[in-house]
Amino acid sequence: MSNIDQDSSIDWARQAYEQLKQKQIQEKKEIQKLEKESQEREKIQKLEKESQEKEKIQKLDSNSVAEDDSIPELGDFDKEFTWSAMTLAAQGKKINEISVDEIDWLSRLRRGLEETRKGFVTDLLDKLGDDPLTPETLDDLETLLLRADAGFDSTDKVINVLRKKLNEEVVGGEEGINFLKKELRIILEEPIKNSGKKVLAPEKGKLNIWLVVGVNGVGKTTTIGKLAHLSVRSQFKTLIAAADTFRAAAVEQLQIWGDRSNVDVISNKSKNADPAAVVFDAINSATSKGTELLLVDTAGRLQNKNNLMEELSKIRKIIDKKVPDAIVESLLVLDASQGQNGLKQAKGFAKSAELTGAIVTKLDGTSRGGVSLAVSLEVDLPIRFIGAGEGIRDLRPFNSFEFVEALLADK
Ligand SMILES: Nc1nc2c(ncn2[C@@H]2O[C@H](COP(=O)(O)OP(=O)(O)OP(=O)(O)O)[C@@H](O)[C@H]2O)c(=O)[nH]1
Ligand SMILES: [Mg+2]
Repeated sequence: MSNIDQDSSIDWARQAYEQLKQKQIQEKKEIQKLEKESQEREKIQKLEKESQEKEKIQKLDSNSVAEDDSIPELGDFDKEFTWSAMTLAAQGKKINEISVDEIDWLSRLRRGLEETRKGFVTDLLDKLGDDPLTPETLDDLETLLLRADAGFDSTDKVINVLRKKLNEEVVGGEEGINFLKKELRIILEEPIKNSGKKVLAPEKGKLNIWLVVGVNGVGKTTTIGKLAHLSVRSQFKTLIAAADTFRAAAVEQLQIWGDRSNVDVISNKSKNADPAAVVFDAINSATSKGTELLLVDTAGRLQNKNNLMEELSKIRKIIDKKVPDAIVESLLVLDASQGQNGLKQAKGFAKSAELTGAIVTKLDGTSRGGVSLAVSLEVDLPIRFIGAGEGIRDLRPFNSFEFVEALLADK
């Protein structure tokens, strides 16, 4: 290398160094600024909270105690109870291990999946009867799976396996249904197995952060409310961050949910507040309180789609920088009634939002619950929770056995 070359490369390197240094200083300043702002906001929030608490106590004095909507009651001994109990028994539960809570949820799930089942299984069972499967019944099954929005890939996979079996032996109606159930479970279990976590639960004694993302109206905020309730009942120290600063009423909506489970909500009510700054505050608060699960509500809609993804990655960066040891989950909420559209959303978010799982909502009152299969197979996303109703108890950890049983329950 000649001297000149060497000089110019040293110049180049110096410039690069200066630039990096500037960037580093800038980043440090930004963090310091956020930290300072955060402390100020914390002060204001503390004062606000104190006056809110006072108001609450006054209200409680004047009203009677609020009704507890979180305790399920044992209903009648009917078909629903029997089916729910049998579904638990089939998973190895003993009589003394069965709780009202589980029975209550399974009944809700079964009722919730009724619409999907009506179009899907009732037809199928009628067609199959007790007769052996024929190539024609397989064609019908194919149509039914597609109609339930299971997607082409899942449908193909199941039909091919069944066709192969049918070529080898005579398959009776009931055996066909059992075989179908098994194949559907395999599809739903695959991404769960790949994730290495059979059930998604916060790790005790650590900070777990669950980012809840998805397009507008799919049920993110409602799901956060239900998750907070589940979390508190499982004795995790829980906190909510209201990082949807785009929609005006979002904070109030979340506050109502937070109040129902006695969970604090960190928010910033000023117009156009920075969602990343809310998350920043929430992490500070979580760290000082020893929070175990921080649930982050995010916006479903911004001025445009790119903004949304940018905002999510900004939130993610703040988390990774500030608490690199936190266990972060990025959960995509999908509205089952949107069927194949949900599959498109999952593919879109999976690219840029570092998704780790999906939550399928609104399984009640839709005939398109099959989309859970498409998301499992085509996006390799484990379904972590399912929602089947607007109530606080209408969300449960996903269980492929129960899901398939409810999907294929008898009339
Ligand atoms: N039937 C039914 N309705 C649900 C379920 N989950 C949410 N919803 C309803 O769906 C509507 C939208 O729910 P939100 O939680 O506000 O949805 P979001 O994704 O936060 O919406 P944005 O904040 O606008 O993006 C509300 O009316 C909820 O009550 C469910 O499992 N079943
Ligand atoms: Mg919302």
